[in-house]
Amino acid sequence: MSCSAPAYITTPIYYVNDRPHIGHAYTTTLCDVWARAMRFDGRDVFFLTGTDEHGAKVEKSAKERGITPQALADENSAEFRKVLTTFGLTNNDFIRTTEPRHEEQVKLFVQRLIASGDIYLGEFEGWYDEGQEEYVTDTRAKELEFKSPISGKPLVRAKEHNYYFKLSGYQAKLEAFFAANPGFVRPAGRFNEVLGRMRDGLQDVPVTRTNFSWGIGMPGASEHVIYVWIDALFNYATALGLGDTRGALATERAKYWPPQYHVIGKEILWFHAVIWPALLMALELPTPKCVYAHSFWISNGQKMSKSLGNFIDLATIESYIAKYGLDAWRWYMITQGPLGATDADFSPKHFHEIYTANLVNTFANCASRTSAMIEKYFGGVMPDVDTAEVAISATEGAPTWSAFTHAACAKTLQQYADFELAEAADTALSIVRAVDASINETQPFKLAKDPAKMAEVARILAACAEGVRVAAVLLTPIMPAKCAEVLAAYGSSLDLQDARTNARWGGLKGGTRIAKCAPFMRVEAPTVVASA
Ligand code: ME8
Repeated sequence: MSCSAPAYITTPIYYVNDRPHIGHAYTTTLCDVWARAMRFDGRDVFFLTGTDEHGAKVEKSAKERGITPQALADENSAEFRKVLTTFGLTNNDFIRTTEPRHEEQVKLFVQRLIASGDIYLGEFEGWYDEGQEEYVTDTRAKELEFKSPISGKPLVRAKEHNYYFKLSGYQAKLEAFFAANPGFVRPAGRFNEVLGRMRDGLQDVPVTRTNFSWGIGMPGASEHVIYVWIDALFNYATALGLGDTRGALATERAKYWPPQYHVIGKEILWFHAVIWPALLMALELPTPKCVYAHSFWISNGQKMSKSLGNFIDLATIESYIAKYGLDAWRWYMITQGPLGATDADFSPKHFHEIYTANLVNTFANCASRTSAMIEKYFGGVMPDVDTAEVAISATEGAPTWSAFTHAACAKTLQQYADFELAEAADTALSIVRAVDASINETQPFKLAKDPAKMAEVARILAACAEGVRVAAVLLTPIMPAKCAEVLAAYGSSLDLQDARTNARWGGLKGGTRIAKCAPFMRVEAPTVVASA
C-alpha cells in the first residue's frame, strides 16, 4: 500500500577540494532513484545533497592556487551543482557549509551541547591521520601499523588543547540502540565492522581545531574553529532548519526528520554510524533510520586514486552519456554498482555488454518487436481484448498477466523502498522477459499467417503491449527519459505520484495508437586498449 508519509534521503556532502567523479555521481544517482521511486509511490520526499567546504585541506588547496578558500569553494561547489543539472538529478535542496543558514545553526547546536555538558574544553594527545583529519585510537593505530588505511602515510603523534565531545559517555546508549535497531547500518557486514570497532571502547572526539582558520568559529572561543567533520555532519539537520527552532524552515521541513537513509561510501561509516547518532542523542533528536554504506567503484581492477590518476572523471562520464545515453548510464550505475559489501569494477567492455544485453536485446527489443507487430497486423492500433485472465505461458500453473504484474509491481516498489535497487530493476525487467518468452512461445508472427487465428494474435499482442507498458512504468525511476519515450509510443502517460494505479493491468485501452519505438540502439563496441 502506498502512503504519503514524509521521507528524507541524503548523500554525503562532497569536499570542494576535489572535482566531481564517478563516486559522487554514483551515490547521488542512488539517492535520486530512491527519491523518484518513493515520490512515484505517493511519498513526500526530501532529497538533499551539497558540498562540504571547510577544513585544512580546502585552506591548503586554495593557498596553493593563490585564491581564497571561499573562491575555491564557490568554484568547485558550482561544479557539483552543474553535475546535478547535467544528470537531471531531482534533489530538493543543495546545502553548502559556508552558507549563513548552516553556520548559524551549527553554532546553535554546539552551544546546546556546551550547555548540556556534552562538549567540554580539554587536552588530548593521540595518533592522528593527517589526510583524513581524524584521530585513531591506540589499539586501532597498532592494528594499522601506524599507517593511514587510506593514504598509507604514517600516522603522527598530535597533541591539542581542544573542545571535545563526550562520545565515551554514549557507549552504553549506542550499544543498546544498535541492539534494538539491527537494520541501522546496511549492508549487514558493515554493521558488524562498526560493532567490532565499538568493542575497543569509545574515546571522546575533538570538535574544534586551532591549527587552521577556515571553518566555523567556536562560539565564545574565536581561536578555535569547529572541526570539519562535526560541521559537515550537521548539514543533514541544518538543511531542515532543525538548529534554529524559531526559524521558518524548521516548521516547514521538520516533518522530514529523521532521515530514512543517509547514503554514504564505506570510508565514512564511523562518523555516520557512531559519532552522528551520539551527537543526536546528546541533542535529544531522533536518530536516522538507516545509514547505507556502499562499497567503491574501482577502475579496470584497480583502486581509483588521485595518485594513479585513474578516476572516472566527469569528462569520461559525459563521453559514456554521449554514446549510450543518460538512462543507460543510470541503468549501469544502479544494476552493476557496489551497493553491497564488495567493490565493483567499472570497465568499458562490461558497460557495453550490460547495455547490449539488458537494454538493447531485452528492453528495447521487446518494446520494438511488440510495437512493430501491432503496426503490421493491426495498423498500429491496440487490439480491444481483455487480457487480465490470460496466462503468461502455457506452462501448467502459470499465473495470469494481471496477477503476475500485480505481484511484480508490489515487489519492485518494496525493493525500491528497501534500497534494493538492483533487485528492483531486475523484478521490473522480469516483466519484459515474460513478454519476450510469451512471444517466443506463441510465435504470433507465425499464427498471423492464418486469418482464422487473428483473434489469438490480438490476444497475445495486446498482453505483450500491456506488459511492455507496465514494465516501462516500473522502470521509470531508473530510466525516466527512455521509459517516457516508450510510454509515449504506447499512447500512455504517467501520474508521477501513483505508480500502483499506473502499473495496474488494463491501463492500455483498445483503440490506443501504438507507434513503433526503439528506445536503445545498438552501438559500436569499445576498442579494447591492451594495458602496458
Ligand atoms: O567524504 N566509489 O566527501 P568526499 C563509490 N565531505 N563512491 C565513492 C567513491 C568510489 N570510488 N569515491 C567517493 C567526504 N565516493 C565528506 C563527507 S558527509 C557529512 C561529509 C562517494 O567528497 C561516496 O559516497 O570525499 C563517499 O562517501 C563520498 O563520495 C565521499 O565524498
